[in-house]
Amino acid sequence: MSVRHAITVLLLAAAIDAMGAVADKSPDRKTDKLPATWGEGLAAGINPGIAAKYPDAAGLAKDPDVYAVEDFESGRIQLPYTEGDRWDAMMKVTKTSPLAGSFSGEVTWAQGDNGGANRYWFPKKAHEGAHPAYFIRAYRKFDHGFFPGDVSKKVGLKGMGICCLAAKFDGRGGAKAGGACDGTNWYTVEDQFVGYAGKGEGSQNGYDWFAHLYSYEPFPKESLAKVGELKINDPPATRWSCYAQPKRMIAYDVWNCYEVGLYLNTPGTHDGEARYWINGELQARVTGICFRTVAAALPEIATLNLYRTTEDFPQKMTMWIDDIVIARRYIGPLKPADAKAKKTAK
Ligand SMILES: [Ca+2]
Repeated sequence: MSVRHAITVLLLAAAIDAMGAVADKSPDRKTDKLPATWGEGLAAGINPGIAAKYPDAAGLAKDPDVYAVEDFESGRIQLPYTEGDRWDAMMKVTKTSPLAGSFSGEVTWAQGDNGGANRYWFPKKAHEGAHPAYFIRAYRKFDHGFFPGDVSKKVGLKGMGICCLAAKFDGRGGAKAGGACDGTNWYTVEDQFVGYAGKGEGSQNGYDWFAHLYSYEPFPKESLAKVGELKINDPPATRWSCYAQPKRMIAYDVWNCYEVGLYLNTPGTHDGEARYWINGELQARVTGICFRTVAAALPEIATLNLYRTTEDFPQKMTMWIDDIVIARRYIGPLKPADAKAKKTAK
């Protein structure tokens, strides 16, 4: 990182701090003020978050706003999760392509493989306060196997996100599926990856391969995209997708930083949000969301999905994942250590 870039990052961080302070003193705020941290990550361009305070992520895991970090540097998966042994079964910890350090997670789908999902359960303290928010950030890299060759074939892969399950609050056992997405039950905010024939900017070999945010929530027609283009799926009428404008195509064999945020609403009030960043740049922001009408419907898990949404393909696909962080406020991209060294030398 250049000195100028480092200074820009610091100025941005200061500006965001100032923005939060102003929001706190807003005269039109009534009894129910939103936390200053909700103002983070909304600037144009790259938004530094709490990760910017920890060069090379050293010490990030101990930040009071961070719940869990998985960088695979122990040589194995340490992030606590449920869903049987799917991560253990699917994900290898390898040295083939680390983002930082020596190790990353590596998942390969052979023909016929579908995949699985894993759930990290938020600690109870995650739900404290009037307006809790929930974040998961991870770097991923997709190999050329995600290009099907025949551009008429679609490729789909579920991503990661934050979910309320079917009103299961009784511990860390198996979660039951089912129930209606009606404000008293389950809802989700996640990203996913899709590919199909296209010639948009950044498309590769006549193929568009990109990520977007989607959500199952009870009242999508009353939600509003402040950033991105909202498309309500009908049916089901309780799901929307929000696409960046323009869509940002994903280059193969390159690490990118993805982050999903869920801002919990007051029960019965349309004051929740969902946001999505790629490399610190806001891609989607949906406001006016009423995820829940009852206090008990809390986002309990961060989910890390590894399953395809499309038919089998003859080609092998490999994805790498690294530097997963789960936190209560916007995390942002990794900060390289050299930025601190230059700042100190200044
Ligand atoms: Ca690593």
